[in-house]
Amino acid sequence: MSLERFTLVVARLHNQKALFATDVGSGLVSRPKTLPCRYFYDEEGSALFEEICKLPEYYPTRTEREILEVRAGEIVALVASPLTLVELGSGSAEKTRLLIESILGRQATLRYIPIDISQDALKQSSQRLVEDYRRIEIDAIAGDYQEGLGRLPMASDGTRLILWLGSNVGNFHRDEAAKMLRRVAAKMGERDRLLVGIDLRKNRQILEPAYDDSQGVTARFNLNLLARINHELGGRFDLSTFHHRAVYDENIGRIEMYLVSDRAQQVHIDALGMDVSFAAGEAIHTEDSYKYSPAEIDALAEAAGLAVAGQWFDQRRWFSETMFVHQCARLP
Ligand code: AVI
Repeated sequence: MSLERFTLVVARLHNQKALFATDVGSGLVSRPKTLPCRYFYDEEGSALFEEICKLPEYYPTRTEREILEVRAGEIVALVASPLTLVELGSGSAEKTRLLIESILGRQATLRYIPIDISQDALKQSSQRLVEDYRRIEIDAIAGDYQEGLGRLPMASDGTRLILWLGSNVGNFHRDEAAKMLRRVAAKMGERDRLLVGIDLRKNRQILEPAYDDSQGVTARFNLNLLARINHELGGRFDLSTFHHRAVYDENIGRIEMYLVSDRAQQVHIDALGMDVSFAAGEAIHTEDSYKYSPAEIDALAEAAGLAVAGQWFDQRRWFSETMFVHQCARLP
């Protein structure tokens, strides 16, 4: 690995295992039962998510890529040069390459600051990037969004393009999404730009199969949460007695994912010293994935103190890339 062009800071604030135990305990005693979707992403869950991204039914990754393939040049042109690239939840950083190539087409070197919860994902993606781009320097931050943003300096002298791709914003409730964007905005100077990939509202015939695919990968991804409780907290979940369900609530504009108990049962969790009772058919709500209309994106910007500076869609208008600026910022 070209270590001279890669640094990694671990910005962990909390004891992750204790936090997981607390969240599982409180989620499973609440009515209805819930588990936070951020715990999907252990090593197995991250690998399953990469598989989801390649499924024929899961259109978001492919569609976002399609937009970036066509529009990367236009997007980058809206940001002053030279810029530093920051990415929240960088994952494999595959789509980011399209923007990196456009940026390197107009500036000699690039500083890239990926922020991700997974150190492994950061190391692997950074290794591939420094090998493929000799003019890139990577200062990675391992931590959640809050921890990562905490490590970013307030508005710097230069210009920053901050990326939040993949419709990760969709896994926040609408008001939480606005709060998150506000937190990002607090770090932005007048010249900085924020590019967010947002999945759009569409018909349930497209949405539900995207979250309940024919190969059962999303079901395995969802059930892996119970496997994780078994490994890390001494849970006794029998995975064969739960099934995956994904439904679209058209009024709210969100996909809801559940794990449903096929029978009445009690499940012991050693680390929590608790027995969790399930009625037959009782569900644990594990994820929401919000979809937006263009008007809802405008409302999100407004609620976060941001303004829309640019917006790009794919041909079917299934997905969007939106560029946000401070409401007070002057556009170039
Ligand atoms: C990470 N996130 C944007 C995905 C989504 O589409 O909400 C997570 C996911 N859940 C099931 N499939 C994909």
